[in-house]
Amino acid sequence: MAYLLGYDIGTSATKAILCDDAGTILGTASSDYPLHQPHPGWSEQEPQDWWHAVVNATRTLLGAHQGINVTAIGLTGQMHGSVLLGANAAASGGTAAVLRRALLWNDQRTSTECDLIRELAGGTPSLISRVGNAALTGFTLPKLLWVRHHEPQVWAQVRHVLCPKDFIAFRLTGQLAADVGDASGTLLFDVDRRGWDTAWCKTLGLNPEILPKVHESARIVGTLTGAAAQALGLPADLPVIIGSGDNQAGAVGAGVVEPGTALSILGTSGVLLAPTDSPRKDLADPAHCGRLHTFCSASGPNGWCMTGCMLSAGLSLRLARDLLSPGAAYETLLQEAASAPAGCDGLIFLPHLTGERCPYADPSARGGWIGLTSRHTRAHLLRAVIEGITFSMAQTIELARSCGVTIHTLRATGGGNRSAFWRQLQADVYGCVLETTTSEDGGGAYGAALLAATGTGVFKDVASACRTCVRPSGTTQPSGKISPALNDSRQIHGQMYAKLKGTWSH
Ligand code: XUL
Repeated sequence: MAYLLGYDIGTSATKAILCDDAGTILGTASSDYPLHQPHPGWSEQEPQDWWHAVVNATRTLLGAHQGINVTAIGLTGQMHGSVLLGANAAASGGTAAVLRRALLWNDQRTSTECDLIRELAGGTPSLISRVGNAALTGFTLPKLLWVRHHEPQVWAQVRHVLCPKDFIAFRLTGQLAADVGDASGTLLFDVDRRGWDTAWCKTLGLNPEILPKVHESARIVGTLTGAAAQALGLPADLPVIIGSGDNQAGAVGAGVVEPGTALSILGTSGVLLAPTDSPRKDLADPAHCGRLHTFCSASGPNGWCMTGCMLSAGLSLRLARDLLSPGAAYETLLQEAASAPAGCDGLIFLPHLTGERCPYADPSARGGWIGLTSRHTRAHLLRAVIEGITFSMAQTIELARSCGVTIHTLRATGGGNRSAFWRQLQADVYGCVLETTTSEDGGGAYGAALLAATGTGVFKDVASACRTCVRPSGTTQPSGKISPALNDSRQIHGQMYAKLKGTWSH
């Protein structure tokens, strides 16, 4: 029997999962780290913190499962982050110094750099036709231009750029590598051809040699170095599979790899992901301002996915918890929210706490409760947060539908989707069936483990891995009844962004 380890380098923690080749999850462990926000809109992490978390989580997990011989490791993690490495990285066996903290997917400091990118590309439509995506602050390229402009002394030393999970691949194997999924979120990648756009790099004045070799997601990129093996307590010849971004790996973990069924992830961010069998750049039509992304998927060379990402889904609920009920379990908060009436007696919540990407691409957008009266209770405030997140996700789903994507079934994963109350609310508001799977606890790390199983030949391809391992565990049907109060809230929520837009930049 094969035993697979999957790592998910998340924004709040690294999660490690151990499963067998029948897809049974034997155990999980996680280890967290700080998020640095030195200025409003800035979001950074220390890459070496991720590595120490990988070591801690592995030792905890293997300590609880002694005697199991791990066969391979697969990787996933937060997309778009910029890890900058200096000279001699390739020869350092994975230990080369990191030049500064990584700027993360939800960092919003790069509006000016996005303007420059649009200008150099000759406008958004030609940028989209080139790299499949619009210039958005969360992506990797604007971060590189920001460092080049604001920290020239750091930029002068940069020899390699890696995304977060690729930095872990580097620490594990000493190899500089990326996968097509994470590469598509850099704005430097030709998503049709599945290769770096070196001509575009030259237009930008970037040396394409700073970019790592790119692979399909189920590829082995190396084996554990002696030092990594010793740190983790694993054998040195263990193969490491590059894996993919957390959303693409999450799709694998939920069995969403073919067009038809889409994925809703309610984690820190809220993500809609719909597999497509062509790059479908029409989905990122400028009429939609490129708010939907076109990424390569982890399912193999003929798979792409249309993705919409709202930045603060679980993050909004976490803020509400910290302000209103510090330390309370999310389950308790959701029960309390469910006790308030649908529509929250006119209370609306806008979830744009760290700016927004989808349904509105606006780094200056802000959140808030609107319509508060002295009659409202904490339960109203909590329910308004749940409804506000759901309405924003519904807008993203409508955007995808308006681009011709049929969404009748959504696989629902991430912490938020553990709540039956929230799943029912989503089924009603989205007007589609929500399915959970037996692998719900695994998320992206489980997908990374399935990619490791595929990469080491346990399965002939990713779709077969999903067919064998991922099973539906429950279905939530739309009730067909949306209360007039909920409908009113949805309408008002949909109008609020446009009404307040002009005030945020002040
Ligand atoms: C996707 C995105 C987020 C991060 C968070 O484009 O930015 O979902 O990957 O983990």
